[in-house]
Amino acid sequence: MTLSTVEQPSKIWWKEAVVYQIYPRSFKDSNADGIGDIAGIISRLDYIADLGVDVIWLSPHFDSPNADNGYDIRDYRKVMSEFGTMADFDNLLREIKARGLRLIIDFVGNHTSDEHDWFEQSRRDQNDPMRDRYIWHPGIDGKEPNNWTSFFSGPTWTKDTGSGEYYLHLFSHKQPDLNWADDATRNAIYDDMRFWLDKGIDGFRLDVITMISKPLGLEDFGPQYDADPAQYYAKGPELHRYIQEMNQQVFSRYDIMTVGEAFGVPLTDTKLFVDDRRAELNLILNFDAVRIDRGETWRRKDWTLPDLKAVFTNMNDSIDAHCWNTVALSNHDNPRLVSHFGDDSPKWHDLSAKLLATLQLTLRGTPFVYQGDELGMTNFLFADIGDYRDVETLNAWDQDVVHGATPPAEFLDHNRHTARDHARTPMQWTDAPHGGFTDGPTPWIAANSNASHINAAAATADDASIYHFYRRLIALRRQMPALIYGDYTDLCPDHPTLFMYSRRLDDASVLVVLNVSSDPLPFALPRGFDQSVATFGNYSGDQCGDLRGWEARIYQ
Ligand code: TEU
Ligand code: CA
Repeated sequence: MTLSTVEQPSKIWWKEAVVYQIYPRSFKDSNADGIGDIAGIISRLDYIADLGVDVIWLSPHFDSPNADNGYDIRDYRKVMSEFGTMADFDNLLREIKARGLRLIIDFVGNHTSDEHDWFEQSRRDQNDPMRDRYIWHPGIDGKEPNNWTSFFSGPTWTKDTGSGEYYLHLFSHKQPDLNWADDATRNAIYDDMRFWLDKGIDGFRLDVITMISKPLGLEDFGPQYDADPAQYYAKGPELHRYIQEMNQQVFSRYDIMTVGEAFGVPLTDTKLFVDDRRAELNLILNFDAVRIDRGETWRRKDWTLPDLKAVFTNMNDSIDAHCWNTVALSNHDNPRLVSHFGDDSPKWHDLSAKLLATLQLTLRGTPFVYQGDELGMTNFLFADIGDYRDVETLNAWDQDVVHGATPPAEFLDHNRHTARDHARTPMQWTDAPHGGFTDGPTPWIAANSNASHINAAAATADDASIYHFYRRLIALRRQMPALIYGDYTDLCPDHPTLFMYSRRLDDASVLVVLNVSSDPLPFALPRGFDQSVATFGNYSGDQCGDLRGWEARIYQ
């Protein structure tokens, strides 16, 4: 009887890639209007390529009134005028390919802008041919049809006075949900997807993809979902049928990477979306790690390192050789990595940012680096609600403070840690005004004053910078298949501050040792690694003996 060898995952480019997310509004402004644009991105492609990443994920670039900074699409086949023209997009794609990189774009198919032609027709009257493109309801006794609450505060229903019915919007009232139960709607979306794929893009990040099938009968959700209705919205009965149809009609005809935003989906459901035998998606982005400190809506809650380590073990255990994971600890919807999981005080900022880079790039799964992580950009000290721009925060303030019982100081204190705008302050290029993001007088959102010393010009010129640490780590990852295809074992899951795990592939084994605290930590190599040597770390000089504050080491 032959020993059944453990089935190995197939090797493919999106499993080996490092993804870099760009939020175009905040990346680089080329025409001094204070808003990032495509020409600005093109001017910084060498900076991105030099980092060694492989794929760029571009947050929505489509025509939009920007009620939710582009996540409210008005025309799927037009470039947002603030960002430039279709020629600019075609130029961006060409320049990305010329550098050997790939581009995935952010497709928002759960909803459109209320200014989309489809919605303007749909709301004309109840018998319009476009009526079924969205989700309308007469209401019950003159009230909203159910108890669903919007992610952006208030009910998910708005009464359209013109046609006399309510329409569904899980997000802003300016983001009406598309009716995926309607065949014509799905086919129209598939046509819009093909329009971009035929230009040669390399895939999609699929926004809110887990909520496109609405719970049957639009029933109320039970009290168990009060704190997190997302888990209810993500249980639509037709979800996997729609995604399998999308794959069959669109994805399967191209050599692309598809990554679904799996908001509201438990880790245990990962296989349902990414098992290659189900022909749905390649990857999903799970939020258990990045939202580990999130209470209800904007509130933060305490967490421990063992809690975070358990997420990564559960994530690893939730898949088999037919699946793949992602490692995403930051994005445009969450606070800055070093402020969120590290220590952004002057003493520990550099070391903890490098420790987090080590974590991001040695865990098992395709890593997603968010613009500015590589510089150690930090949260912004929002002094007042007037500093915020995000519809999610502004609506919550209006609901919970202006019309609610939350004291302003409490709201501002929690949002100083959880708000999405932390990730949306302008990318810091130089120590010039506004961090060199714009030559104009007023960026659309204030730049962080610490651009004086945290900026790309300083970082690229300093070989000891976080930027070059990322660059060396990405290169190391490429040279060590065990860091890509190796297994994952947490060697001390209960330790309060030590995060230590192994990555093994064939006869290669790598040990990652992270002191996730500012306190020194006695350390001895675990059994099986006592002959190993530290070959990479965030402290200069020799790396042996006890661990210093925020010390990261990679042993081989
Ligand atoms: O996010 C989905 C989503 O639900 C999160 O915005 C969540 O509400 C937030 O992180 C809670 O703090 C996607 C996009 O990433 C986000 O930018 C959009 O606002 C949203 O969908 C609607 O398109
Ligand atoms: Ca601009």
